[in-house]
Order: sequence, then structure tokens, then C-alpha cells
Amino acid sequence: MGRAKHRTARAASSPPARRSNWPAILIFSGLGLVVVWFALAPLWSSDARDQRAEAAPKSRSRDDASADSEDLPSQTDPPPLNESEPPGPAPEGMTWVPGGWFWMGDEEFHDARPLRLTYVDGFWIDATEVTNAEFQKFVDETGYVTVAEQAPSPEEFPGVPSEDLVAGSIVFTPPEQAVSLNNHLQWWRYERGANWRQPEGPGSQIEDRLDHPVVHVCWDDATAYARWAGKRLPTEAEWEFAARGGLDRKKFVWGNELLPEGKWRANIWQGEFPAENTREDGHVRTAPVASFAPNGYGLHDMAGNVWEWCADWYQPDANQFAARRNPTGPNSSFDPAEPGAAKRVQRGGSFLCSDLYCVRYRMGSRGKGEVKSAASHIGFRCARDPKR
Ligand SMILES: [Ca+2]
Ligand SMILES: [Ca+2]
Repeated sequence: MGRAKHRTARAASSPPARRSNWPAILIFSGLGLVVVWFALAPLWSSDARDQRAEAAPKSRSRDDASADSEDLPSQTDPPPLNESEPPGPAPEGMTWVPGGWFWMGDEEFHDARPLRLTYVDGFWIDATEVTNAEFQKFVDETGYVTVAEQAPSPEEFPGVPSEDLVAGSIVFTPPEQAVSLNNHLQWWRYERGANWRQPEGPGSQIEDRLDHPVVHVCWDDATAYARWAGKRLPTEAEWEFAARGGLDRKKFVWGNELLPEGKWRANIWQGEFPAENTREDGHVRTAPVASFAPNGYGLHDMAGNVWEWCADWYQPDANQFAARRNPTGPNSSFDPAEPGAAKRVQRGGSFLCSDLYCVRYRMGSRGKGEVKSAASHIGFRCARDPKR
């Protein structure tokens, strides 16, 4: 499949392309402040952002939520899980998640409130994040070119000098010494030429990281891969149900204790972010997938390593208005911090999340990203419906 075809397919997609602002951003703000904002948004849990979100107008009616109130299970503490057996042999690399009722969300995060009884049907999901080797196979077979590899066209940006129409992506670059946490430009930069093949930009490569999660893939890239694989992105509810691994209302994938037996259970960040990484979990950046023990459903890295794209549009109040059964998220995107941006949900946190700075590796917390923006800490995994 040719490069031109993919360009056409993307152009036909309905959400506006936030990436279309890149050249102007790079020109007028030097380092791409707004792009970095998108890439960073999942990392932040600041009070200021919470307050903005709390103050945002509700975008949908509460009537949407009331119609299904009679459909709740009689048992809610804990709610009933399905006991369905796998509907057949597991597709390669996938694990059966039986579905059932669960309490979705986390009251400690403004956009994950309130806890909501939610039901999902059983589904298959990748046991690990999609790796560089898997993404390489997809690209080899299809000729797919990721968004980060393509320079914005002059037609999209009339008047922008051609030297500013450059392909690239957002790369985490730790400062040499401790810095204030209120200026993220100190550790993020727009790197010309950074993409999934060369995650830190020209001169870097992935040959020794083929079993690491692919990064610098935007939502459009992830969905293109999923279609090729005969899969789809998980809904946010499916993702969270899977991450919980059968545990009811626990903070972490493995339970409520951050360091059971003194051991790190996920690839996150230890030390004083962003200058010092003490590497107590063994990994400074991405880790090979499945470096840590699986959760109760046999799934690895549902906390940390890389953020994972979900199918749903992002809205901060999604949990208030979601359908009870098999919710697929709101019909459009709304982020009060960036009202014009088309954002999808990301989940699970990344190797940059710290128990001191960003705790979004907690199971019920949420992230978000503009659909054409990528970064060095964002990847994905796929789901698949059972054959019926
Ligand atoms: Ca780490
Ligand atoms: Ca992950």
C-alpha cells in the first residue's frame, strides 16, 4: 500500500488536524509550545488544570445517563465478573478478558470521577504493547508512513517557509540538573527527524530495541496498524477493565501498595524528575515489553512503560455520562485546556510517570492526546472482538 494512499485516507478523516499548527507554532514560539503541551498533557496533574476542567461547561446532558439506571447488577461490592471461557484459540499474542461489571474511574482525578458501575463484554486484547518488531512488519508489508515521518505540505500551510515544513516529533530530553517543574520546555523538545525508527532523532535507531514498545505513533498511526492486523483499539472501558485484572477498586494494577515487598512493579520513574533517574526499576526509558510481571488477566505493562491510545474521544466528564454497557465514549472531543484540539484518550502512564510528580499509572486515571501528535512515551496495544 503506497504512501499516497495513506495520505488520502488521513485527509478524509473528519477530526481537524492539530498537527496543522506545527509550522506556525515552530515559527512563532520557537520550540513548539502548544505541541509540547499536547504531548505533555497526560503527565500533568496540576491543580490549575484540574480547576480549569472543573470550571468547564458540561458538554452533554445528564439525561443521557439516567435511561439505563435500571440495568445495574444486584451485587455491587464487588460487582460480578463474567466467567466466560475463551471463545476459541487465542489469536497470536492476545489474551482473553472475560468482561463483566466493574467500578470504573478514580475519585482522586478530576476527569476520572465519579466511580461508575460499568459493564463490558468479553474481548481479546494484546498481552503487551505493540513492539517495534511488530510495527516494522506492518510497515514492511504496507509501506505505511507515520505522521511524524511526513513533512507538512505547503498546500496545508500557505506562506510558511519551506525550511520550516519539517517532519519530526516530541522527544523527552532530561536536563543536566534539577529544574523547576513549572516549565516543561526544559525537558521536552521538538526534534526534527524523530520518529518510530529513530526515537531520539537522526543518529538513533531501534535495532537493539525491537522488543520495546513502538513510540512516536499518533492515534491515526495506531488505528492504521490495528486495521492491518485485523484488530481495533480498545475502548477506554475495555482498557481499564483489562488493566484491573479482576481487582476491585484498587489503585494499581497489582493492588493498593506502591512497592509490594519493596519491588517496583512497572517501568515508571524513580528519582527527582526530570533531571535524576535512579533507575531503580532497571529502565531509564522504554523497557522491553513484558519486563514486569503480568496482571490478573496475563497482561503486561498496563501501568507505565508507554501511554496507550484508546478508541474513545476525550472529555473530562466522560465517566458522568457514559453508557452503562460497553461504553464507547463521547461523540466528540472536548478538553477545556485546549478546546479546539481533537483528542483521544490515552491510558496507563509511561516511563516518565513518577510517584512524586505524575501518578497517572494508576489504573483509573486518564490521559489524552491530539490525534496527529506523537511523542517518545506514547504507544498502543490492540483489541479484537470474539467471533460470534
Ligand atoms: Ca524506569
Ligand atoms: Ca503501558
